[in-house]
Amino acid sequence: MTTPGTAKDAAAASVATQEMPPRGFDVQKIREDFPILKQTVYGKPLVYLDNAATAQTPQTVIDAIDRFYLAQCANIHRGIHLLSERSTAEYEETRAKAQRFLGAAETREIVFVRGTTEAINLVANSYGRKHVGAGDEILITAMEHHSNIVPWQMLCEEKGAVLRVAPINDAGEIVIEEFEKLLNRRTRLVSVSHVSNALGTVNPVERMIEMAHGKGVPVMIDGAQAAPHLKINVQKLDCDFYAFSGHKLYGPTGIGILYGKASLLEAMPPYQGGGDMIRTVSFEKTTYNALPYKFEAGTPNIAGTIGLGAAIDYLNQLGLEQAAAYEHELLAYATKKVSQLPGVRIIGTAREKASVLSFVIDGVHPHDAGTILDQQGIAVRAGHHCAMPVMERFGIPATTRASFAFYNTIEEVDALVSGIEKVQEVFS
Ligand code: 7TS
Repeated sequence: MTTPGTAKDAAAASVATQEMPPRGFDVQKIREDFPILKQTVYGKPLVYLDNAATAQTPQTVIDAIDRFYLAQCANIHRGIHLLSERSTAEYEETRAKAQRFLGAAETREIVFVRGTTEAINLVANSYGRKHVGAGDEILITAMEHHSNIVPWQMLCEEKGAVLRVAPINDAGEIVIEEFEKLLNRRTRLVSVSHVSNALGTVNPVERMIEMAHGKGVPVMIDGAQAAPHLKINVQKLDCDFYAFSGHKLYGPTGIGILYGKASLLEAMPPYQGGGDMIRTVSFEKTTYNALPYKFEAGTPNIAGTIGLGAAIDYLNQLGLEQAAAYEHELLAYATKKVSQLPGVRIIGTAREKASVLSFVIDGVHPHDAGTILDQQGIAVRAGHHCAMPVMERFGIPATTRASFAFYNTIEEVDALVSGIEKVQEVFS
C-alpha cells in the first residue's frame, strides 16, 4: 500500500511530458459542434468541467431529436403507418449502432434502458433474484457508485445473501490479490466499475473477469464512466453484462444500454411487465417476447434512443481513440498543474486514470470551492459523487471534481488552476 504522500508523488510522476494536443485534433473546430459551450455564465465564458455527471450534446444529436418530434413522432413496433415504420427503423438502427459500438455479437444482446442505474437494477432483479440465494455472495469493489452498491444490497437483504467488497489502496486502485481472494464458491456475481467516477481509476477489468470466470462467476461491468473515454469491446473483455448511460456519452438523458450475453439474457425472467415485452397474453398465461424485447416493456424513450444513435455516429466520426488520447493529455496537464499547488491534494492517483481529477483544498470545504469556481464560470462537481464509501475510505467528507471531455482545452485547465488559487485567496 502506498501512503497518501507517496501517492501524490506518484501522480506528479505519472504526468506525461507532452502538453500539446495530439496533431490533427482541432479542439476549436470540435467546440463549434457544441452550441452550449459558447455561452457565458456570470459574465464569464463557461468552462464546463462536469462531464462525468453529464456531458454536452453536439448539434447533430439535438437535430436528430428535433427531427423526430418535427416530422416522425410515432410509437414503434406497432403502427402500420409510415411514421411508425420510420420511427421503428431508426430505433432499431440505434440498436445496431450500439452493438457495433460495444463490439457485441448480436443486436438482441443490446437492451435499451433508462441509464446505467436501470441496467444494474435490471440485472439485480432479473438475474440476481433467480440465481442468488441465502448465504450466497455478490462481490463489488470499494470504489463503486451508489448505483452499483444499493441494488445489490437490496437483493442481498431480500435473499439473505452477503455483499462482499474488494478493497482499494491509497492511490485508489483495486487490491487485485484481495479481489481474487474474495472470489469463492459462494460468489454468484461480480459487479465492478470499469472507471471510477470519484477517483478516475481505470480498473483492470479484463484480468478481473478472467479471475472471476476461472471460478465460474459471471461479471457485470458498470461502464458509465468508461464508454465515453475508452474503446470497449465486450467480446474481447468477455464480460457477461456491460452498462452505460447516453447522457455521459454526449447523448440525451433517460436512455442507456445494457449489454448481456444472449445465453444469459435468454435464461433470465423479465424485469418489468407491460406492452411490447409479450408474445401472447391471456388471463391464464402470458408468454414473453424474444430478446431483447422481453426486457423493453412499455413505450420506450424513442427520441432519446434516436439521439443516442446520433451521439454514437458523432463519436465514430470523431474517432474515440483520438479523442481519448487528447483527453489523456488534458488530464496529465491538469494533474501536473493542480499537484503543484500548495495545500491541494489530489484524491485518486492510480497509474491508469481517465477524465477525472478529484481534489481537496486545505481548510476549504469542497462545496465552498465549487461555489467560488462557479462564480468564475467554472462548472465542477463538489460532494461525495454518489460514492460515499470512497469518501469514507479516504477519510474526507467530499471532494471537488473536475472531469474532462474532448472539447475541453488547455486554457480551460489553466482557468481551473487560477480558479483554485482564487479559492485559496478567499479563504486565506
Ligand atoms: N456508475 C457510475 C460509475 C457513474 O459514474 C454513474 C453516474 C452511474 C453509475 C449512474 O449513472 P446514471 O446515468 O444511471 O445516473 N455518475 C455521476 C457522477 O459522477 N456525477 O453525477 C452522476
